[in-house]
Amino acid sequence: MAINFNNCELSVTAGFESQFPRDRLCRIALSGRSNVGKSSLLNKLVGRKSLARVSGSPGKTITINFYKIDGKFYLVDLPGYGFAKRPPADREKWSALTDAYFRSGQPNAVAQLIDLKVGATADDEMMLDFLNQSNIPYFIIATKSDKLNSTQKKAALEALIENPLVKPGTAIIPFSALNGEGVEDCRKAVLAEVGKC
Ligand SMILES: Nc1nc2c(ncn2[C@@H]2O[C@H](COP(=O)(O)OP(=O)(O)OP(=O)(O)O)[C@@H](O)[C@H]2O)c(=O)[nH]1
Ligand SMILES: [Mg+2]
Repeated sequence: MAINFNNCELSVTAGFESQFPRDRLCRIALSGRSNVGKSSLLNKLVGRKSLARVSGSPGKTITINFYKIDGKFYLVDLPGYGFAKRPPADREKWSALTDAYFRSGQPNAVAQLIDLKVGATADDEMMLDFLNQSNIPYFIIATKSDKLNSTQKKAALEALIENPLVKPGTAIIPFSALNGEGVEDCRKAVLAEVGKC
């Protein structure tokens, strides 16, 4: 399937389930904690500098953004989790909206982003546990790989592979929005999931 990632539009910014698109196009969701680099990845995948807002401070509005790629599938920017410094109302909104997304029957696959330097946090492990329990197909994008040298990178990838919450055989792609490492592999992994829809 030939897909032009550059042909991308923000179709819907959904604050409520009623605003989710109703068509049956395949959805690949980007999941990860706030600040892990979801928007930066999205911009890199579609070759735009600032289609998705890259945040200096962790996202203030909790929405699910559906980006339609080449009219063929959606990349879904889920709201980031793990906001110790944010009000409880934010956590409730996050849970309600994310639950609605995963219960909607729409999710087809998830790209789970984990900061390669930080490693899997307790929140990441909860998310992985949820994906495993729900039998949602996922692969891992290990972000901000530019922050590590090659020895550190190898050790960090090893730690992810060995994490008991990472399903054996899960693809783990080191990625940097800064130097472009892994962008083609990420596109391929997305298309592999789209091909299974
Ligand atoms: N060094 C480095 N910094 C990055 C990379 N990707 C993102 N960042 C930085 O990390 C911060 C957060 O990036 P975002 O892309 O906004 O992260 P997000 O996951 O979309 O965050 P929320 O929308 O708040 O959940 C920004 O300051 C980015 O410039 C990367 O590959 N390398
Ligand atoms: Mg973002």
